[in-house]
Amino acid sequence: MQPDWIPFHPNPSRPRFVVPAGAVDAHCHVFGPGDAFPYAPERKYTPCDAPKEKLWALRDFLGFARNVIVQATCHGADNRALLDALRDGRGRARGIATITPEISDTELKALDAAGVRGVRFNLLKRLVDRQPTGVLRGLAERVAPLGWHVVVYFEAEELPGLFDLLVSIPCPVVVDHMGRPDVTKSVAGPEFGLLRELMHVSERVWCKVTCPERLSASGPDAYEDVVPFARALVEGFPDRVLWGTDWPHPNMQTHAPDDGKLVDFIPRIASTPELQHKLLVDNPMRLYWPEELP
Ligand code: 0GY
Repeated sequence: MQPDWIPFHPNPSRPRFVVPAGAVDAHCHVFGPGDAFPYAPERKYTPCDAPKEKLWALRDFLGFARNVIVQATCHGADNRALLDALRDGRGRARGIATITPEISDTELKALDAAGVRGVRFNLLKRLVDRQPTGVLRGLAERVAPLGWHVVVYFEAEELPGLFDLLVSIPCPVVVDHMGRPDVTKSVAGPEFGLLRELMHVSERVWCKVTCPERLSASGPDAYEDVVPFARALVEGFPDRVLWGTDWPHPNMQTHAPDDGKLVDFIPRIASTPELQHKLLVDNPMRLYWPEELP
């Protein structure tokens, strides 16, 4: 790992909040291990290894039943570590892959059979060399017939330029980390207002109310300044929000978040058992395990 890397918390606290049975951690990653699944040559960072066994141990410790593993940029479009984890997850993990336009329909079907249910558009300049809009639209059109969705990661200031693309994508679109709002601005201001408008305009757009540890200026463990933003989405769009740990928390600059405290953040943003059940069970099950729904 690179010298300034902050590894994931070695000993998270046991959460006081008991998640509902069947809860899904809908945003997490596996890294390597690098000697089995080498990091991509074009990567912008070199993390600590964060293998599947550690993810399963965290899942069980925090009380979750399932994971959605999102391909991280340090593995580029080489989805082998993800696929290895999905195999080992035996139906309790689904995946979001990174693909390029060269992928064949046969390869797409193989990803689907392995448990991949979406493609990730990571648009952060510090993480990737960005694909042109036409390429992104083409990829979305390729995966939509499989019943997949698009997971998109962008900075809030990029949303005006992405708005039309996101509305026009012919499948569900899941926005990572609330579209990375600047939480020192007003929750009622135009920046966050645009994300809410996007979700009003298109019923296909979902949002992950994740990463207080990344967005907060007030800091751990309360992450107080993030609460109104997450609550606005959970209460405004209760059927289109997801929650995840973001373990192993790549590129943290200040601290390794305590995953137990992140779980204790949930009742502060989803204040009733009904909202919590939608956020942690009903919504991710509809998107990732619809075949198991009654
Ligand atoms: C996250 C956030 C980050 C990294 C990645 O794929 C990635 O490398 O998503 C980040 O650095 O903000 O969701 O894990």
